[in-house]
Amino acid sequence: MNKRADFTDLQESAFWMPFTSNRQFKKAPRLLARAEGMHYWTPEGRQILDACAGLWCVNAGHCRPKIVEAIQRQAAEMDFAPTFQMGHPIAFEFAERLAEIAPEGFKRVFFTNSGSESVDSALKIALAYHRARGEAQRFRLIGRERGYHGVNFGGISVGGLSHNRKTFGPGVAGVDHLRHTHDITRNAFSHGQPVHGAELADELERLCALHDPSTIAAVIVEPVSGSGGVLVPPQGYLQRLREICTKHGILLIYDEVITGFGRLGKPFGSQRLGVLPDLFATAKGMTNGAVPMGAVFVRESIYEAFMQGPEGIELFHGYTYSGHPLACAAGIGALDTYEEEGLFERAASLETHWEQAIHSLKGERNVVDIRNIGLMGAIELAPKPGAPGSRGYTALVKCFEAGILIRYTGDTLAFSPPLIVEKAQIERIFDSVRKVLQALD
Ligand code: PXG
Repeated sequence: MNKRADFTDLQESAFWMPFTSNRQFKKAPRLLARAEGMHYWTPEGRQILDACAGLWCVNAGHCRPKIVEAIQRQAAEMDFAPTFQMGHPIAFEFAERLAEIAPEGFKRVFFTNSGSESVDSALKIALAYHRARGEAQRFRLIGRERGYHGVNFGGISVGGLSHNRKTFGPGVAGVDHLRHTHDITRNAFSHGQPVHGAELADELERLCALHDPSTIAAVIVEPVSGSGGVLVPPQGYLQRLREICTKHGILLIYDEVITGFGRLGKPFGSQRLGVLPDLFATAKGMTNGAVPMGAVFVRESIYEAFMQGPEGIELFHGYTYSGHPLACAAGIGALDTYEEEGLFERAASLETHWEQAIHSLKGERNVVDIRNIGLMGAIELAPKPGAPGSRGYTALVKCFEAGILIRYTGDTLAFSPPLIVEKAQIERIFDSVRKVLQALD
């Protein structure tokens, strides 16, 4: 371990931690110092079973040799090269590899460095696409309540988290929201896609009538919303959303930052759920979390719309690190690992076991809902009167003490293990969570 810093007292640490209660954390730190496969180790050497793939990103497990070696090789060979008016082979190679696993017709890939950047890039591509086709009056963007699309201004504008709206103001102009689909009065303890709620997609018709559909550029949703608490789309909901978008010439954008790269048992969530968008945002599992990277995949017709007219820069957008060589190397290593080990298929084959294991917690104290799809799941707890979120946070702390890393949002516990998880480890995750819930006040 690094001897330059003293990790026993972090109270005055320079690190302003993201999405963290800095004061709580620095009083009682939870440090991770090493990782391999399904596990982390704390600096003291305590083993922690990773039940959330880091932050929904380490889909092949930690420190996988192909990925490690690819990054090491690339760092020594070429550290950085620009992709503005220049190119390097590995970026073209990785884009090709990604297109191979994308749904039919999605053969063009725009590189970013994170999920937030992928979302903002997708929104900008949608606006620029309509302009390129002579429909510049389509400026509105429609998101959904409880949606999470990262932290940049586009993403928080279409996102549906009231915290963001309260703290950071109105955001991008011309945004409206669909209602969320979470309804435990009708759908509690659904296995997979809930039965009720397809009609909530008709909300889009209401927004079309209100704003006039010719002003709407795009609708963005997570196929399964992750940070919002694993909200699985009701049966028929995405189909209906797709139909309405198509009818009115509105682009449908999926945010597949969590659902991409095998989480739902297929390369992408759209392939599992059987409803295709027009473009989709990805990140996280794209490099197995090893180097930050994201991408927007677009339909050929969208790319083609930009390739008309006089030659010149077609899309006035990009990042210094778009297609970064280290990230591409990590990504190729990740795709090789996913493919060689059949990890997407493995996720699909474990789904029933996963579903039974998580639903076995029905009836435990304070549990008001359990939901699952692919290798994702959530356990929703009733909030403690007067202290919403405290049960979620306490469960995270207690699970960590019990050697399990989970995520929580409000009073919902979220689970998304690496796709290499063994059945015995699934049992261990939920046995530990059960004990934590039994002791939770
Ligand atoms: N879209 C979705 C659907 C996400 O889940 C982002 C965009 C943003 O990605 P970046 O790479 O910019 O963070 C995300 C990120 C959690 C949690 O615990 C989820 C995310 C990030 C941090 C925590 O639910 N998702």
